[in-house]
Amino acid sequence: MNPTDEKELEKKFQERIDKGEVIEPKDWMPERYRKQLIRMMSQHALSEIVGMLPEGNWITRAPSLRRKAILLAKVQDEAGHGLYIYSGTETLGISREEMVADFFKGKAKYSSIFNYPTLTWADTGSIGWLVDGAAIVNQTALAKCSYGPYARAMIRICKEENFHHKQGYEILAHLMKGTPEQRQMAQDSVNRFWWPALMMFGPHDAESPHSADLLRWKVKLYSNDTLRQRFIDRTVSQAENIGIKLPDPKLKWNEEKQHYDFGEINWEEFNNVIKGNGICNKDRMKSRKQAHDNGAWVRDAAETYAKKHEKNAVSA
Ligand code: FAQ
Repeated sequence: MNPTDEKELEKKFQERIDKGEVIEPKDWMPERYRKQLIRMMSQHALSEIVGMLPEGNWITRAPSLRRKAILLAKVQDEAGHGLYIYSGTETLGISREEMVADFFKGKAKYSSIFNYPTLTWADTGSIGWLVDGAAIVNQTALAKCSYGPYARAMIRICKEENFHHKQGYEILAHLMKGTPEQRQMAQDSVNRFWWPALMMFGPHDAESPHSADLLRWKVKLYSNDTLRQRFIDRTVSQAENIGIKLPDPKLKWNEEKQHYDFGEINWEEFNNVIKGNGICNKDRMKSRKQAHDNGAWVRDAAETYAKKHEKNAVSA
């Protein structure tokens, strides 16, 4: 394409974005917009899939049939989220097979939070309350993002995440009414998950290489730091209500700013985890690979069925 035409198309594209129009798969879009969306959406889809592992670890050990049924439903929901987002990403011209292959080649990222282990039952509570809680803050904004298939997937996902958030909070609230050992288990779990949950929002705005483009294109509606602050502001009173102490001595209401001040995140730990050196990175890869290989016969059967069905349809 002639560079002048391309500039003109980019200008018109930005005008559509500025007017709040939704971009659909067949619309013209700059190559960088398409690539950024593939990067972000495929990371998001993969996070949902890998995110099944920490809680999946507790399905067989849930303390009652009721808890087991709820956890099973939650983990299945996460699989569904992964599939919607993978389908949404496919509208940008990449196949799910390619995205999955990128993960096994070590090229695809997923959220840092899923590289932390779930050591006790209370961790399923912390994941629901803090991890789903953080995901909701981020995803409620994404439900209004400029790319139609992504925004629409987020609407249903957010509804389900709200249930996840409540079930996690209820697990911790219940433990906090229990024995001193149960209260200690809940507190210890929040001590371990609080800071990694804050890392889910990504680096500080000034350190975030992708934010400028994503904000200009309204893929992101708010910056990493704005969403992190929003999450903290809404979570402090929830912790107080059930007697949990958030593990940050600097956490304090700032009357002037009308926000909570908080301590600095350990960015060295964050960078280490996203480079693949977190506690569970290798284990997560191994478990996903095993599940993928074990599912090969299902993919083969589905493909054979689809081909047969297609052949019959042609000859009918
Ligand atoms: N972990 O320039 P930025 C869930 C990377 S879903 C790992 O700020 P961006 C549901 C980033 O990719 C959770 N990597 O990047 C659930 C980039 O690396 P790259 C997932 C991170 O895209 C609950 C580099 O750092 N949600 O939890 C992280 O503008 C319970 C520079 O960063 C989403 O994916 C991180 N935390 O902003 C499931 C939401 N942060 O690609 C099961 C959609 C940053 O250049 C159980 N994604 N990086 O190699 C987003 O909103 C954004 O992509 C951010 C990062 C905010 C995550």
